[in-house]
Amino acid sequence: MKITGCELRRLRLPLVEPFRTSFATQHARELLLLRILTPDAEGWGECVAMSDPLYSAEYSDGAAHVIQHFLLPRLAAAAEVSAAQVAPLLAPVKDHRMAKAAVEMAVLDAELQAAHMPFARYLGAVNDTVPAGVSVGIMDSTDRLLDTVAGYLDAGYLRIKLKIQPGWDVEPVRAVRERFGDDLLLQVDANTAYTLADAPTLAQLDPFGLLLIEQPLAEDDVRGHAQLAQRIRTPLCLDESITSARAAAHALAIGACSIINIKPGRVGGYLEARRIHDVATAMGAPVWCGGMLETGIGRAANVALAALPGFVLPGDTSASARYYAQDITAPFVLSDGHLQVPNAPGLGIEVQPDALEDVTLWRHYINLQSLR
Ligand code: SMG
Ligand code: MG
Repeated sequence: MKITGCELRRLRLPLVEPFRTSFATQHARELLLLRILTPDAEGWGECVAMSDPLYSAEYSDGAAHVIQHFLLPRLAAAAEVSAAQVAPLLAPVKDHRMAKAAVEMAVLDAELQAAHMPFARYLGAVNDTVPAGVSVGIMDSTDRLLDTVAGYLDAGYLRIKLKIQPGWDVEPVRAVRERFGDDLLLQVDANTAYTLADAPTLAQLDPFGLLLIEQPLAEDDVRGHAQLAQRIRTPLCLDESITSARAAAHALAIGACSIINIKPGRVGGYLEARRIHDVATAMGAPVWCGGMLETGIGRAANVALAALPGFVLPGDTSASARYYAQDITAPFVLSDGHLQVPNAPGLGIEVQPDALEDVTLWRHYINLQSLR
């Protein structure tokens, strides 16, 4: 495929309610979208970086800069580009995996539309629907937390993930377990808020039968997670630390985790995400699909990925209404606790122009010829 142009667009979508984690409180989702133009088809890419570098080092405006000045020129220099060639072409640029993932995603969408191939089929998906979990933020009170969880369970969510941090961990977990019973699929996510010295506190979560504890320690403390795993019974799952298939193989091999949260943006794209799925599955480790408060574009791709056979745990792939009153595509809705996997060519979604304009902060068109 020959890429002729690329439109970058910064969006701001208000959230239906604030989302508090151990690192920030978000009231709106700010993100970068990319639209790639080719003679045969257009492709959408969503960059999952946040407005501020608090979840990881990347942030939206930085991603826009690196895409325009370092990634697109490398694609422009190649006469023809296939989706599988994007990562190798961009490999000389260090890191910036979320930016690279967005570019690869847009090329994938365009290429698969031109080939009339749905993304799920391309990836090797085996399911038509995927079970939906929901990630529940830190709240001001346990009562509010219980009301919020009750609302999500009424809506049909099949698994609850509680965001935790020191001081908001054992008691909220106890309260949710007592109120909703032992059958509730329940897990927690610390977003790196603890140290190995907190092992005794984290061990206090053992009696509550959690599916997993996600990323309790620092991103670069893989060995620390392996040590922690020896001191607690709850399975460890890594998110931030898993930046590639190699990192996944290493973490599993040394016992730093037994489950992996796969987020394509964090690992440089959907093709690397699929390799992580393959490595983990070969090593007998369950995986599940994480979330970065995606619009319908990123959600469509995540849901396709989550339909691969190794995704045996419900993901943070919630319905659009959990985040946005108005999405930029037709909303993903829960049906019996599941989301439908798109089956139209490419990502299988249509962006709604008016909804998109309503949430656009700025846009910038780049002619790839001008970069040659
Ligand atoms: O998309 O439902 C979602 C968010 C899921 O908790 C979620 N994501 O560490 O897994 C994670 C967080 C990262 C984003 S928090 C603002
Ligand atoms: Mg996480």
